[in-house]
Amino acid sequence: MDISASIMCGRVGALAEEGRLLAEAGVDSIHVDIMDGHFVPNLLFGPEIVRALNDATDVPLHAHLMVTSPGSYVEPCADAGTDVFMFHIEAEPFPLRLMERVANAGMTPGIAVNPATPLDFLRHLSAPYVLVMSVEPGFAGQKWIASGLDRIAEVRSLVSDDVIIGVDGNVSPEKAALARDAGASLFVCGTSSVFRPQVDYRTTVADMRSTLGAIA
Ligand code: S6P
Ligand code: MG
Repeated sequence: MDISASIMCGRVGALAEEGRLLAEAGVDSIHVDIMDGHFVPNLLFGPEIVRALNDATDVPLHAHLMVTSPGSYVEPCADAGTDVFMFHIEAEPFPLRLMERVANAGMTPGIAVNPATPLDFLRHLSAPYVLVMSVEPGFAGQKWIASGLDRIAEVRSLVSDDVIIGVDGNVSPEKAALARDAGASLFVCGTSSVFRPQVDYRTTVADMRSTLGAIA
């Protein structure tokens, strides 16, 4: 089980400190949303934020590239200390080549997929991570799309057992448990779980872990 805290939901003015607190609270990874204002209508973060988190913590760092040209970010993200580089299938006409570049740069490739994108492409490539979006990407605090669990189950039926399926968007502890039953094992945690007003991360991360029945 990978409890992956979405750092965009933390205090943007104190990201390194937020990274340290999340690490102390026992998250398994930190999810860094990178948005270019073109692929999604929001502009946020970049490889230098990954570098700041890498300097501040030892937690694995996942970059979620919501950009029209993910290939431009491979070397900057690798250099900044990214562990898993997740790009959108909708943004990349040559995903096989890009996955190879990502791996050659020392990162693990992942493919993110929007809620309305057919999943058939998974018959034609094998990525170590598949990130199923359960909201349209771009913003935190959105509502879970109805087909989310079916889509996770469909991905599970299309990929081999060793592929890690993640889910991103409105992942509450209850939704995470259902997503786990459908085949997911990586949970991107934002305002619906780990980042709750006035509750410390140790409590929210422990809640998530106990709802998932996972041992720290
Ligand atoms: C936005 C981004 C996500 C959000 C996350 C927020 O599309 O890719 O990673 O940060 O979904 O979580 P929540 O619980 O506020 O939806
Ligand atoms: Mg994300």
